[in-house]
This record gives sequence, C-alpha cells and structure tokens, in this order.
Amino acid sequence: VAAPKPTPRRNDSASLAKEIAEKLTYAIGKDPATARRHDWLEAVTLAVRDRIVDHWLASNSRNVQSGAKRVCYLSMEFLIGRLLRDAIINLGLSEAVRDALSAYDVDIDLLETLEPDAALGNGGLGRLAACFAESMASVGIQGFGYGIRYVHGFFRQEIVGGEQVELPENWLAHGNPWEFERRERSFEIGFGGKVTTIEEAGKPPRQVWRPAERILAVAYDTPVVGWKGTRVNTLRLWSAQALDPILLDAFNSGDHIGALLEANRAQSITQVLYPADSHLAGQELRLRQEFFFSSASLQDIIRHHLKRNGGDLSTLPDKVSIQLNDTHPAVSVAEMMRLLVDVHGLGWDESWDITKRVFSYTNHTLLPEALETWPVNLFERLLPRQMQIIYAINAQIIREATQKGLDGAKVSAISLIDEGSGRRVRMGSLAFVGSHAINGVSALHTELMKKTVFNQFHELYPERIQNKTNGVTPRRWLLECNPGLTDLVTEAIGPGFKDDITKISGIDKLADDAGFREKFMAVKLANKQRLAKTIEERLAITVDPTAMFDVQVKRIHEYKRQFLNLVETVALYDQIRSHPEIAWQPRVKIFAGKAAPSYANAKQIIHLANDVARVINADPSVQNLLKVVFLPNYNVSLAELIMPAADLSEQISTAGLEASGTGNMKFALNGALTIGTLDGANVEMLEHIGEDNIFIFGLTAAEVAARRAEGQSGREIIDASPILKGALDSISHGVFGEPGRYNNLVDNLYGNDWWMIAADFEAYWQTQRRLDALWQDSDAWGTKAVRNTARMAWFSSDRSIREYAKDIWDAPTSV
Ligand code: 26M
Repeated sequence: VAAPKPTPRRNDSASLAKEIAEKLTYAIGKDPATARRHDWLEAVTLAVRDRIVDHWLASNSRNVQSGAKRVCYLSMEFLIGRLLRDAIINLGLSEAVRDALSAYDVDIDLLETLEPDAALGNGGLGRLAACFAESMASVGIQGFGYGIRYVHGFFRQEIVGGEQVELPENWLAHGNPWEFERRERSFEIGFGGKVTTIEEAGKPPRQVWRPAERILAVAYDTPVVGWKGTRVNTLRLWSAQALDPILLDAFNSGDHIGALLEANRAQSITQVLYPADSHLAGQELRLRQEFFFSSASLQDIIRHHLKRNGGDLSTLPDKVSIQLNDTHPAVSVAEMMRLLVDVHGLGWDESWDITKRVFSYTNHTLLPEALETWPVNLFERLLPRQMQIIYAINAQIIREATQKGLDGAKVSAISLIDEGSGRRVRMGSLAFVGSHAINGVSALHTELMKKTVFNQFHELYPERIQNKTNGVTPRRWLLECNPGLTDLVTEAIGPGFKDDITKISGIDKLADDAGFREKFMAVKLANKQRLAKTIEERLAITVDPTAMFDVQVKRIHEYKRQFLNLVETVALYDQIRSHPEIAWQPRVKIFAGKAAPSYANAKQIIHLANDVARVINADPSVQNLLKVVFLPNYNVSLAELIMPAADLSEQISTAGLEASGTGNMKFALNGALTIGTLDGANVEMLEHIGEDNIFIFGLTAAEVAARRAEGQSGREIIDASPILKGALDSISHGVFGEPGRYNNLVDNLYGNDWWMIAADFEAYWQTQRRLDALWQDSDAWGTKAVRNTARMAWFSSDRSIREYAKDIWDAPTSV
C-alpha cells in the first residue's frame, strides 16, 4: 500500500476556523466555552505553524535538490520579538485568521499581544541579525541562523523610585510553540584538558585535544518565514545539556546532589544572555558561551557538507559562507582550523585557505572599551588547542607582514596577541585575518575602521574591508507595525511596494498633495492616540496626541547622548517658564531604553529622565506645552508601538561613535523627521532623504576627533551659554531630586566633555527651535514626513542582504 501523505493546509477562513478548533480540542484539551485567551493564542499559533511547516519542508527539499550555496549567519544574539503577526502577514493570512476567529468572537490583535517577546539580544546587533534572517528568507537565500537558546533573554526593566531595577525574564515559562527540539542533532563540545602529540611511523605528527570537560549541544530549530512564505529558512539555536545524564548518574551513584550539580554546570552555559552591549564583562562563562555555540555550529556545518558532498571538504568554500556577527563567534576561526587539521586530517595550508574563503566578519563598533580581548592564560586553560592554533596563525601573519617590509611597531599592531596590559588575544584581529571580507555597517563607520582599529591590517590587505550599510525589514517595520500607513500607501499606489519596497517612492509626488498629506497625518495621529493610551495605562500620564511626539528610544549609553536630550528638555522647561510670551509648541519628550546593569552613568541618566519627568509633569505652568515620559522595559514589541507614533526621531550620538543605527531607519520609514548628527547611517539618510527633510546639527566625526585630541574642557562653553548653564545648575542644585545626585554627570561636562555635550548643545538647541517653527506649519511638516517614508526604501535589509550575497557570499538570490 502507498503510504498516506498529509494534506497540505488550506488558507481559506473556514478551513482555518475548523483547524483552530481542532488544535484547541486535541492539542490543548480545551473546548471553546472554557478556553482562556492563552489557549486561543496557542491554538491559532499551532494552526499557523502547520502552514509554515508545509513551506519549510518544501524549502528544505528544494535546498537539497539545488545544492546552492548556504549562508550561515553566526550570531550570539537574535533579537526577534514576537513571531505570530510576522508569520501571519508573511503568509498572507491576515484576513483569513481574522475572519476565522470572529466566528468564536476572539480578537486576533489582542491574542498577538499575549505572545512573549523572544528577547535573545541586547539591541542593534541582535535586532539586525533578526532582520537579516527574515530578509534572507524573503530574497530567496538558503540562510541558516546559528545562535544560542538562552533560557533567560534580556532582563525585564522596572522603574522603582525613578531607578532601573533588573528582573529575570522567562520567555519559555509557558513553552515555545515556534521551536522544534532536534535531539538527534547534537554535538559534543569540549573545554580544558590537554593537547598531546601523536607520532605514528611514516606519518607527520598529529595534535589531539583531550578535553577535561565535555558538554552536549542540542539543536532547537525555529522556522524563519520569508515574504509570501515562498521560502522558510531555519534558525538553529543551541542548548547545553549534560553529556549523558544516565552515565552521570552511574558515575555519581548515590551522590544525587553531585550528579545534579554536574548537569547544572553543563546547562549553565545557555542559561542567560549577557546584558552588556558596550563593555566587556570578561567572564569565563561568556567565553564558554562563545566557544560552545561556535563549535556546535561548525561541527553541524561540516557534518552537513560531508553528507551532501561525498566527504570532500575541499569544496566547503563553494558550498558554504559563514558570516561572523561581530567578534563574538571569532573563536570559530581557530576552531575551524582544529576541525580541518586535527579531526579531518587536512594539511595546514589547505585548511587556512578554506577557512579564509569560508569566513567573513562584520564589525559593529569602534569603541575601544567594547573591543573583545581575552587573557591568554584564560584562553589557554579553557581552549588549549585553539590557543596553539592562534599562535601558529599569528606566526604566519607576522612572517607575511615582515616579508612585505613592516617594521616593529606596525608588526605589533597586527599581532593577534596584545602584549600591552597583560597578554590578551585580540578577537577582532583573529576574525580579520581568518576572513576574506570584513565589513562595516555604514559608509562612515567603514571609513573610520580603515583609519583606526584596522589601519595596519587595511594597509596590508587593502582589498578586504568593504561597506555594507545596515537595513531593516519593511515587513516588521512597516507592514506589521503600521497597518494604517500600509493601507494608505496601498490605496494611493497599489500593493506593489509590499513585494518591492523601492516602489514606495511612488508616494513622493503625493507629498505636495494636500488630500494625501492629510490622510498621512491622520494615520500618524491615530498611531499617536494608540501610544498615548499605553502611556496613560502604564504610567498614568496624560499626553496630548496632537503635541509633537519627540522620541529617543535605544540602549542607554553616554555616546548616544540621552543626557544631551535631557539637558535640552530642562533648558526648554526653564525657557517656557521665563518666556511665556513666546509661541512654544507643545511637545511630548518620550524616552525608553535599558542600561547595562553595571553601567553606573547610564543608570544615572535613567534616574535623571525619571526625575525630570516627575517634576515637569507635575508643574501646572507648562502643562500643555511640555510632558516627559520614560516608558519602562523597551523591547521589540514596544518599538513596534512607538516607531509609527513618532513625529521626531532623536539620533544624536557623538559623531563617529554610532556605527550605523537602525532605529533611525525605522522611524524615518514610518514618517518621523530626524534630528541627528552626521554619524553612522544618518549620513546616508541625509543623502537619500535630502537636506530639506532631515535636521542635521553638531560637530562632525573629524571635528570630534580633533577636539578630543586637544582635550578641550566644556567650562568656557558652559560659561558662555546662559541657557546651558541654567539647565546644568538646576540639574545639579536639586530641582530634580536631591542636590548633588547628578554631580557626576554634570561635572564631566565641565571637565573634558568627552561626549561633546557642551560642545554640541547650542547647535542642538537651535535646531530644536527650527523644528518648533516648522511644527507650526503643519503642511510643511506633513510634506517632509511623506518624503521621509517615500525615500527610505534603500534602507531595507533586503538591499543590505543582496549586497552581502553578491559582494561577500557569492550566493544566489532567487528574487
Ligand atoms: C560583548 C562581550 C561581552 C558581552 C557583551 C558583548 C556585546 C554584546 C552586544 C557587545 C556589543 C553588542 O552589541 C553592539 C551593538 O549592538 N552594536 C550596534 O550594532 C548595530 C547593528 O550594526 C548598529 O546599528 C549600532 O550602531 C551599533 O551600536
């Protein structure tokens, strides 16, 4: 008899309604009368998931047939957020699901808000990985995400007494319907131990690593649905398990506690995401995480290649590209060499050639305090064979450089070992030398990479560094988060922009059409009303949706200069009260973002934002003109609510320090105007949007570097600016909380003004006042808002991914 085949799922609302009821009954064990909202969410998710699985299996068999190049994106972070709406929109099921649920009187919009965010990332870097995964599926690349299945993602932030409190996040508490555990797909990961040389007659000596500790990496797969569901890729996240719980039991017979401790020790590797995005914790556990997921991913990649290519590893670079998302997986370079040379018996030179052709590396920061280095002695103890390999690579690189005529100082600049402050392994250098392409994430950042961190390497290998300006997926960051604008654009120019976002430029000509502009601003107002409601519910602050929503949401960091924004807020508060005769424009200043738990100054900035909000919101003399809001627990879902509701986007980092920014793109795509410095991708946004439609101010990157070199203090600037001086005085003299509470923040400005807050204040203030004037002319504002949406298509992550595919991966795209 022929084996029965499952019938692919149908997409009409009646079929969906029936299947949702079946899931509710047979997968969850509830009937519609007693089902809670969470039960309905699970039932819908499972019904949608069935449709994804159909596409997933089809994509996987096409992958096998085509044998096309696979792109493996190795990232410690995937900041995904929720998946249900993403899946429904990409599969084209929105109406069918809505209709199906209306039969049960259940609202899909409400169900979607019950899904927990997958917060497996800190910020920009992790969110970029999630956008790229979705874009790879959308443009038809065989993409594989590899990362870590953290049990606890990024912490939950509460504000208590104005200060950040970190609480553990537990996204898996009620299970995760999107993941498929693949127990059969598991690999051993070693740590510690010794390396021994094996000499066999007639053969060259071999090195064998005998780890003291071995842990199992188990795969959990999540389908990644591309636009229209035509391709579903895989995100494979590794979970750490004790190698053999049963053996462990036998070994510890009678010692149950001891056995459990062993298992816990193994599992601890994937328990929690490190919540720092700017400076190194330098913890051993972090290095264990990095190696754990790198080794598991490489073993998986090699296993797959051997199976599909007749056991021949020489063709690996034709069949696979591996992108390193920053240096977090950089130990992969050494681990790949170990697997090729020690485990699979290839020669050193051939292995090194394969390694360089397979890997490429993306740099995301130039901040010296964020560049990853590890103490040699820690590395040696944890990964003795990889350390030997790094020494061998280093010797080879130094030999090459010396042959090309480099002298002492230049040679030590390219050494993989920093001999300066205790001996440390430079992970950026390791990633660089092991890759055929190294990229920055905006044009400015890439040029600065060439001039600063990788200056010596760039001289030696001038063809390796390239630029790949970041992008954001227009599915999540327009279609899903802003249905009102999506419908309006569809009504105006048809739905073609959903398939090809460059077509959204079709609304550019409508910027001067009063009727269109009014509808555009009506959508904005509705989105602002939605956000105002959330602000009321969460903070009991009433804001006027017709006021200008001036928004800065991102990780809290000194270089991002939330403090500059707060000083301007305080100055504005003072000026409104002392000059009631001026036609001030009503504003709501909205802040959100998390500080790394150990970053004291960032925590102070959060405290100040909350203090400033408390005082200003309670002052009747500025009631309709100024409100300040700090929304707790910024995450992907909150961003989806905020981006469509912003009038003004604050992108005010000290020039030269924000590698790219991606929030800047989300805001502008949704019709916010930008006030920003010439930093990161702002520079390219200016080129695309046009100088009439973006508000640029402040020192350039070159001017910042020059001022820093001079070591200029802020004192003269502050003393010469009564508005700035007044604001700083009220901050330090206790208008906002105890006197002295913010001395540290304020004193820094009088000192060396490292972040150029005093230096840029006047230009920032003046630019804000120009925006006040523009706000009064709602036609002019609306025109610029429309032009922003119309001109942002280039910042789609589809464009970024196609550039990677062509210039770095040499991988085919189907679209
Ligand atoms: C490193 C070591 C130990 C613990 C944590 C880290 C670490 C984690 C995340 C360091 C940096 C991390 O992220 C940096 C980041 O998010 N960079 C941002 O990347 C975005 C995408 O390219 C850019 O748009 C931002 O400008 C850049 O700041």
